[in-house]
Amino acid sequence: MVEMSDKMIEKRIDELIKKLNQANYEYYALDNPTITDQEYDSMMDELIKLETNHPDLVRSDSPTLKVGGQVISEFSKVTHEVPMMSLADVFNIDEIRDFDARVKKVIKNPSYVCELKIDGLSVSLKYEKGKLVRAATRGDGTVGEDITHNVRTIKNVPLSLPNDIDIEVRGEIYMPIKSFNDLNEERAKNNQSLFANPRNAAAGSVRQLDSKIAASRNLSTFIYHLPDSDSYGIKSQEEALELMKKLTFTVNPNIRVISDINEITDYIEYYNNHRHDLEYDIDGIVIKVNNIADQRRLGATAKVPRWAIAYKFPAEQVLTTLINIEFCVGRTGKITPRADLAPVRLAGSVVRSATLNNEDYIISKDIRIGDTVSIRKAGDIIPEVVEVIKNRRTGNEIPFKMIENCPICGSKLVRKENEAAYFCLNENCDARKIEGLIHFVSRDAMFIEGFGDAIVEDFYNYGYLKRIPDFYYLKEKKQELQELEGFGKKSIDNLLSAIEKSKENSLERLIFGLGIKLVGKKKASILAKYYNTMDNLMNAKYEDLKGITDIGDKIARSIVNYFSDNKELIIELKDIGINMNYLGYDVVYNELFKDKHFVLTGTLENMTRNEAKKLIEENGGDVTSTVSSITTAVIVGTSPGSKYDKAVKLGIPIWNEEEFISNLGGSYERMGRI
Ligand code: 3BD
Repeated sequence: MVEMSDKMIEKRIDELIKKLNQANYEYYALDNPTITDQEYDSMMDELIKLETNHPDLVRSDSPTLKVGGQVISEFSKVTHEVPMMSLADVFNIDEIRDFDARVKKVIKNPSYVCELKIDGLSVSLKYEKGKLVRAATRGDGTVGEDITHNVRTIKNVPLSLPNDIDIEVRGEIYMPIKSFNDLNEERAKNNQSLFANPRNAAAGSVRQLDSKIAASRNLSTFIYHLPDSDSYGIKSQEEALELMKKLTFTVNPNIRVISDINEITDYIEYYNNHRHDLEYDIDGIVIKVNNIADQRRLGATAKVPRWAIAYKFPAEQVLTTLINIEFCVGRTGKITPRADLAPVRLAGSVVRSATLNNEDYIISKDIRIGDTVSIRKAGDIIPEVVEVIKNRRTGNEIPFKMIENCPICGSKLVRKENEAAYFCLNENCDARKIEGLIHFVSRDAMFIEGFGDAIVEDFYNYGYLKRIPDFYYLKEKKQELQELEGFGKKSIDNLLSAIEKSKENSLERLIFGLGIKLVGKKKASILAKYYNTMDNLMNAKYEDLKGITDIGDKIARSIVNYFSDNKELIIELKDIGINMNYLGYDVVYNELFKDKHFVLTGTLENMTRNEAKKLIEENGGDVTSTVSSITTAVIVGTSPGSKYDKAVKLGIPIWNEEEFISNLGGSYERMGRI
């Protein structure tokens, strides 16, 4: 083969970058691809190879940066040259008319640009000689944070512009609703906490130190502001949007220019009714005086421009029928009433149920079965009933009556003094037992990966799981489990190895997992640290327990009671081989590890696998068994297994032992003490 000269390589790299960036633009910004995926992939492969062989030729606008990989150790501060302003919020048309009147005192015939208010987080993008050099969050408007490494991975953010200009533009980073739903689905599967809405998910994604995570999150942008329009001869917001479009930024297509404020009602009404047809969340609209000279004449107050205003949509509410009131039984026996609703679309998803909190809540709102109710989504994912539409009543509604017996086991419910909730006190209630088993495997307890709520419930109903120790006997039923519908060899193998792995957990996880009344995650930690071993805790006297900071009378009593009733269980768990010792370290949060997920493969020279796991946990991370898109890094020793190949395939960062130790920043050296 003929060797390419450096010049030729540089030229080829330049060619590939241009073609790939153009293809990205056509695909992500214009939604109009002109080359096939195969053509794209083959050019990308070629570029990756050239860059791997010539690291000095990797350019800042290379599309290979879009897949992420850059990890930073902290966010640096960025001072915005032109501060990023806020917007005054209004909530009704009258206030918009007031705004128009104020504008008209200064400007004769203003024209306005109406834009959708994207529900994301604002970003400033700075380009020098046409290359993206810095992306920053808004922060407090004056000082934000440098998030360049993550923003580079956003598909429709151009890394290089068609002209070699210096320019700053501003816009919104958001997560499309579909990406948000997929992400939460994946997180639910992995037993991870869910994001409440796409905005939080987008914000969480750009706040990652590791750009691989941001790259995997499918973020997008709309650009809407050019701070220094004069320098580019731009006379209006309309022209600014045009220019930014030409520069290959993605500008939201749904803008409207109006010359009469009365036209605003149409626009608002249209998008209030059609907001859920969009692929992204909006929380209102923004109205801006179009002409830049007019904007300047109007000026700004200390915080907000006088030439723009945000109209916020009211929190969406819909009417539906309350078909039935059901009762859920929690692990502690607590009964929570829940409304079964006729399915309706609300804020972008189909809602079938709403929380009713407790008996008092239902009675105070006089909620009846058959009622038409208005529901809305509170900050949370779970909707709530706002009010009953009483004039829709037909007379056939059934007044609410609190149940007296547990819906699952039938035992008499008890409402304790000063408590709103009723409890099922039957320790053998199936619902309570299932919830208790779900709790045992949950993330903050034994963290047995792969055990979703539904699997625990199924296994319980099939009779494989009745009590906590049964998790550890499942391996004896391996063959049978593999034949269950919807499982198969691989998923059962993974499940069983996650169960085995959990035996090595530190004591606080087990204490929390047991579900001792009033002993939450924090108290479990305090107890594990104080007593060091399960035996010590189990034999602790009431007076001794009560002497511990943060352990009060009720908790101490609950602990003593629990262990006097459950001695055999603890002995059984010990015989199974579950670790009963506190592993003796405090979590010292290290940003490279905190809330991150690692996979170990191969043999490490300087430590055992358990020590590596301990170190990762000590630094705030966790160790999981399978490589997936949420894996932060795979730590590789000698003779690594297939996890290594999978990491390469998924583009997950790979740390060798040396990098791992260096990232541990001192805790490896301190290992002797643990
Ligand atoms: C959007 C300011 C001005 C340039 C100030 C007029 C307040 C968030 O789609 N225009 C938009 C959107 C937001 C905007 C401006 N145009 N400011 C705009 C905006 N189409 N979301 N925002 N922001 C952006 C904010 N963010 C956090 C805390 C306080 N304020």
